[in-house]
Amino acid sequence: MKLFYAPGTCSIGIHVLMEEIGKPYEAVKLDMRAGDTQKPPFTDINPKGKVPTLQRDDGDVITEYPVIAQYLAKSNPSAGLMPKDEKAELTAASATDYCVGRSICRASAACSVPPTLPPTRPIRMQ
Ligand SMILES: N[C@@H](CCC(=O)N[C@@H](CS)C(=O)NCC(=O)O)C(=O)O
Repeated sequence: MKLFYAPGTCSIGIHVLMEEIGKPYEAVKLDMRAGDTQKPPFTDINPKGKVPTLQRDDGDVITEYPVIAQYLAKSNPSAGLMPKDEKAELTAASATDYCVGRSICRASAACSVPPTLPPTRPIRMQ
């Protein structure tokens, strides 16, 4: 698998999960300040231009932090990333979503995005 990440962003959380799982993977570093997330070749893989992005060995691409986290937890049950109890699983999923949406991304945007970042470009989804 390939994990596309950028230092100083929320993608660090998925990086941690990959290390917890302990299977080999390729980490592809992007420089957000240099605009790597908003141009090819990365936008050919994730047209939304966001990290974390996970590309599976079969080529399928998974985006959105909570979805990647859920995929990793379900496909690696022995890593114990998610509680087995349904109520606890919902609590963990809620906490993950909250942290990504309200804290991590907001903080990293404030710290990392230069004020001169070009305007958002249109996204073409397939
Ligand atoms: N909803 C997305 C948010 C991901 C996101 O906003 N990532 C930021 C870093 S925390 C990013 O890739 N920014 C790059 C850019 O906007 O060019 C998710 O859950 O993965």
